[in-house]
Amino acid sequence: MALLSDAPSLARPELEAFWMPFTANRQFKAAPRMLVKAEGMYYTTDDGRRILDGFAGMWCCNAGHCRKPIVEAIQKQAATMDYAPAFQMGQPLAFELASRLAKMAPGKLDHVFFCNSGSEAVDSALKIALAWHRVRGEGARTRLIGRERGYHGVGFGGISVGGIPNNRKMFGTMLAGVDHLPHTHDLQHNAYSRGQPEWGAHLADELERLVALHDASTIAAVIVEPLAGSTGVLVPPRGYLQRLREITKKHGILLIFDEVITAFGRVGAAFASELYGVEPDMITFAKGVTSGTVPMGGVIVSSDIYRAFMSGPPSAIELFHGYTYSAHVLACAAGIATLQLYEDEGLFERAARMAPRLESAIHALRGERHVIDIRNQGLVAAVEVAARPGAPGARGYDIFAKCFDDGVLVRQTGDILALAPALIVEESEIDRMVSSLRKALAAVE
Ligand code: PXG
Repeated sequence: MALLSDAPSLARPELEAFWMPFTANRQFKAAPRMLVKAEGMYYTTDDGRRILDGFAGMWCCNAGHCRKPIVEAIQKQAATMDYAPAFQMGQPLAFELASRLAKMAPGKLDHVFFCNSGSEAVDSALKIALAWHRVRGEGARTRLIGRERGYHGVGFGGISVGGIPNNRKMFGTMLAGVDHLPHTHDLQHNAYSRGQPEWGAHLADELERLVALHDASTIAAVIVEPLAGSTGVLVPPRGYLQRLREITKKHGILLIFDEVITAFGRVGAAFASELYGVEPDMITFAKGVTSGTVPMGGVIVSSDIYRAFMSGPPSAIELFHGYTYSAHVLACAAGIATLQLYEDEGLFERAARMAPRLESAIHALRGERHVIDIRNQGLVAAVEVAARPGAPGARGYDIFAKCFDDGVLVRQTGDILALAPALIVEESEIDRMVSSLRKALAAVE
């Protein structure tokens, strides 16, 4: 308790105990932004202001907030069976949700491993990749290849293959045997691209260089976000993902698409793999699977991968991996109701229909003060502003704060402002988000 009384200058000492994630704790606690209610496209703050949610919570509430069918499914399940053990026991909703996801996923991706977050999904996928090579007798394939500016959550696996310096530098040596592809962000060639940039497919050929360096026989998997979300909406150059697929296939390396952000309609299709026409060996998902209501994540794997594990005696546990809350029954209930709602309301198609509106609205910010790039795909868009000399991220934060004061929640990463509204967004709401950004751009130094 000493620490609590050590902070007498706080306006709200009751906020002290919670160590907030990825947050400037002292700055926040001095001027808190507190949300207490959500409905559809809007949050309500503790002082009664309505905030238009331009970011679907945190890339997750794709069906909009507090949607009745999802809320009711969770309530009903909580009152029927709160929890069921996940190891050596089953509950029907887990099998139903897995079947639905397998049906929704592209091509041969037809088995689902459940966990509780994107970070766990990534760790699970990396472990499955290593174990898969081993059960096939290629146990020397232990290297993992990620990409600069990649975000794969905050587990040791995820930060190892991820490429965000601040998420890595404090945490020691991480996993051994990891290498990185270069990122594809290049304003000189690609500024103001609408959808996929024309330039940059050749950056995938860097994988050939890494293969030549390490030898294919040592490499287990390549993991990338098909569209990098967290590091500022980096849309894959035309042909880039196809190239990665060709090279990985040629060398027997697994390709993992981290679709934690891009799945469930965000890019105007069920998965980015579908939009870009490239089938990986595994897809990681989380967030939108329950529209953000109950934590859930997972890995969808190809039948080839699943089958390779199903080889020993039937009584043997095939994969020594899992979580207390794998396929938590409340998450499964929420997931089934969410996928049903996406289908009933045609929300993925709706996202594809609204995408051109977001594209034209956001690109109309070209020429505004500070703006150096604008990019978009589906219902994702980003505006990049020039950093203040010596203070990267400061201008971005001021814009984010101005928009919030104006009643619009946008996401700020460094000097990049992102929009990723729920798939139920109306045209007028897109316009309101963009006009709030326009005002903020004009107002900040
Ligand atoms: N992979 C990807 C591609 C992600 O975007 C994770 C894994 C980790 O998920 P969990 O559920 O462990 O957080 C993510 C998460 C942002 C932002 O503002 C992005 C994420 C999380 C929070 C904020 O860009 N992505």
